[in-house]
Amino acid sequence: MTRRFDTECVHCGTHPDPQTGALSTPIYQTSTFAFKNADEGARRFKGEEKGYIYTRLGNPNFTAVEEKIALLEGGEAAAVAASGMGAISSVLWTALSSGDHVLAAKTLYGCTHSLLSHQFPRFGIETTFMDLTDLSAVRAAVKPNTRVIYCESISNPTMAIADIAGLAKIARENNALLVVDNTYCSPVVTRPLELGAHVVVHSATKYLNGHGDVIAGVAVGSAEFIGRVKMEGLKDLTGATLSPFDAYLLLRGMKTLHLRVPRHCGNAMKVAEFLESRPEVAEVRYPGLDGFPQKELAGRQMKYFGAMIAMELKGGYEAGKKFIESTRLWTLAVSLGDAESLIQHPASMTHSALSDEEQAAAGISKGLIRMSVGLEDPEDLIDDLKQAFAAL
Ligand code: LCS
Repeated sequence: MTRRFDTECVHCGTHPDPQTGALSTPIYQTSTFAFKNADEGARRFKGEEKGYIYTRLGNPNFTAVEEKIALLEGGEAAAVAASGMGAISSVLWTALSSGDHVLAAKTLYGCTHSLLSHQFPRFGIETTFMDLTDLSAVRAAVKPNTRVIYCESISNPTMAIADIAGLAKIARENNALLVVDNTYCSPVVTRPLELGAHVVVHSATKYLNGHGDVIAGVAVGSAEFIGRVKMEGLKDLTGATLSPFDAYLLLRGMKTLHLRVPRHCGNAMKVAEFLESRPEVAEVRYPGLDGFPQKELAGRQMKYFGAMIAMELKGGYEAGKKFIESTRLWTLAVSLGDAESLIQHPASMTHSALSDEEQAAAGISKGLIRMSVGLEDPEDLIDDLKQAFAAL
């Protein structure tokens, strides 16, 4: 019987414990697994027999999360990692070699940008950052050695939306992998693999876990590529192994993903409309607003409009600083996708690893404020913003 997305959020990956019947997956807080005999150990190492060996190579708590997220993203297989950066770097180290070229969106989460712009050149991997929304320019920028096209389904923090189907076509014509960071959307909002992407990565720290108490990452794709990410990227290159306890918390969080994300998005629409009505605001970027420049694309590839907002106040950075220090219910903190609403200043916080020139090229202005809309009553969120506006 085929089960629908919401049912899979609850059920997929969880099987009653064979020994005790425990419905919730027990925490396998172990570094190693005993073999019955030497032959069994040898067979497992050779990959001739299924079974656990050592937690860096796999653990039942990882398997449960991997089954669930692979199914929710529509991929054959998934790999969990110790952080979103652990998943991203494990995927990229697996896919790329010295001499390869990456085409990347000009705006990406600060540490991903830093990995590509500041770290990879040391190992002979070059990246061209560009406006991936212009598909003919992307086609022209592909080089014979382009192995990866990399984007975020919605760019952190500028809210540019990647045309995933269009980019996937270009990647496939050129024998490159399209890797999409789907952190801002979650599979409730956008499913990049269905649009033709090869690999999806997440900071599972955000909506997938949803409770602000775990740092984790995942990668989803074909069984063949994810097998390589596990055996090369995670095992040898990064060693970015998640802890079994954090995998347990992540699985627990994902059981309510289908309930939380639509509520986050509904709250965000109300907050965005309120911000748009305020005279102090120069610009609000939220895909659900009529004035959003990529509204048509958002309607095509997003089921909801997400719960992240970028905003610029007329008073620039000085007004923004005062504003983010004046909210009481909205917490001044980085991260996103938590139950609590968060507000921060990308230029001095999440994207501060970029130089002034890199920030300008990425479209991150000094006055940009980023808001992650949580699960509170939206009227309380708006009341708090009203009092912060009054303090300007
Ligand atoms: N990808 C995106 C789109 C992110 O926003 C982040 C973290 C990562 C990857 C990395 O994930 P992590 O290793 O932290 O699990 N984003 C953060 C942010 O915007 N504020 O604080 C962290």
